[in-house]
Amino acid sequence: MERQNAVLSGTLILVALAVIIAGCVQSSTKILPPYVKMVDGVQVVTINAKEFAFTPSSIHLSPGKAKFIVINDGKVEHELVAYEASKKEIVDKAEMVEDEETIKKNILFEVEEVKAGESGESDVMDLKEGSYVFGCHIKGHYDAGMKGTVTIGK
Ligand SMILES: [Cu+2]
Repeated sequence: MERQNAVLSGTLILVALAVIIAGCVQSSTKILPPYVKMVDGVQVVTINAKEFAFTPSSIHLSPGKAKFIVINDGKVEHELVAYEASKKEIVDKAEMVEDEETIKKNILFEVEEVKAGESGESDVMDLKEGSYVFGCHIKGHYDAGMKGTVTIGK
């Protein structure tokens, strides 16, 4: 009888462990979309760029540390600039006159001038909840479709 109890409680512990492990695996895969990898607590987002689109173009992240990598699969240079939707006009004007100070003050982040076949990355930043847009600001590219959205929420 005692031995049976020992076997039974051993089995119960194993079942409990299996449930806990399954729960962990499931919750970590549920939170992360395919374009995000967690590296040392940083959400590393990989975006592919080509003429004339970003993939993915709709990005959802959790608040916290993040970094963006842009891979240029195209034949010409591309870049990625992200900012609040309401700031597009300010950023556009500043870019026309190459007013770097205004650009830096009004953008969320940028990955500058990535040559064809190469990749570039942003700094690691601490993102708060919010909605942003991004685009390639090389002449004509934004209007041709190189744009997208970044939503940071829980
Ligand atoms: Cu471009």
